Amino acid sequence: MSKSIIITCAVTGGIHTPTMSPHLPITPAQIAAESIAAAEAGASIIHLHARDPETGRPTPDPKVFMQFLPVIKANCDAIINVSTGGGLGMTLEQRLEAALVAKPEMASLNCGSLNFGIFPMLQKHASWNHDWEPAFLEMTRDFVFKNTFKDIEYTLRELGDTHGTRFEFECYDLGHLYNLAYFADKGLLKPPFFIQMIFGILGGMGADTDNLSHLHSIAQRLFGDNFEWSVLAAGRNQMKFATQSAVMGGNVRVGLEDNLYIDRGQLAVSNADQVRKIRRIVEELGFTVATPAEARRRLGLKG
Ligand code: KMH
Ligand code: ZN
Repeated sequence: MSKSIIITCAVTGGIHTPTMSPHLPITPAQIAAESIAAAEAGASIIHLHARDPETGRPTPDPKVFMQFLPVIKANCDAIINVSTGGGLGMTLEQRLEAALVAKPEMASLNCGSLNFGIFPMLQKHASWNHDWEPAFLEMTRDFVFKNTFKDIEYTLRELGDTHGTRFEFECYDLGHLYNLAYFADKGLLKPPFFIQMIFGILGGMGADTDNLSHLHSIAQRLFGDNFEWSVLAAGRNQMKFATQSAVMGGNVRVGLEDNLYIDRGQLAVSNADQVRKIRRIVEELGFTVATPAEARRRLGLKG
């Protein structure tokens, strides 16, 4: 019998702007409600960023996180995964602040640095307010998403060793798998490794299925049976790549952080809609969806 599929839902992120969709959750109440509904729809992991309720911009402020994290915890059994990716221009210390306060079961950990090309998307579709800010756009063209070896080690020690938080290892490129293997060899992290393979971010791997096959075989070579893997693809490739992952024995991530649409030209009205869609697809294919308890067991979480 095949394994059940762990669905992660990334409910808001730090990239899409409120001008891009009226359905993007912004306030703590909206983020909590969207997360609980996504969990009810079948997501066993909820990946969370926070936003300034006034502007919609990503915020690292733990006080904002703490307005929704306990509400989610009290109202569903899903695994809470606090992002340490944060938002454009945050320092590593800011990115870790909320997770250090909340001590969640899971946090994201970005496994290498990359150019993070959000400017084409912002140029075309979005602004933080209705007066476009050219200086901000120019800044995004020069943005390196910095995750050095020192940053990764610091995150592993501060969050993992100290608080028992385990990680969603975000891998945007093949080299990021080798970075992860390096830290595993150093004894700084313990299996099972939860590897999130990310496609379609400009600066990282393109959404081509040969990239997925190659990444998967290299992960098997590096980690043997000691890993669980999941796939997210940004934008229009989201559902196709999630399905491909399921067919290949992997897990899936959906949510408005990664894609605002439910179908071509049609905005998703909620995160739960995307969870229901991928659930429908994988169940039609004969798979089952993992409960939070199953996900905790397979990912070795503290519970
Ligand atoms: N925004 C995604 C492409 C994080 O929060 O640490 C990757 C992500 C990073 O979710
Ligand atoms: Zn994220």
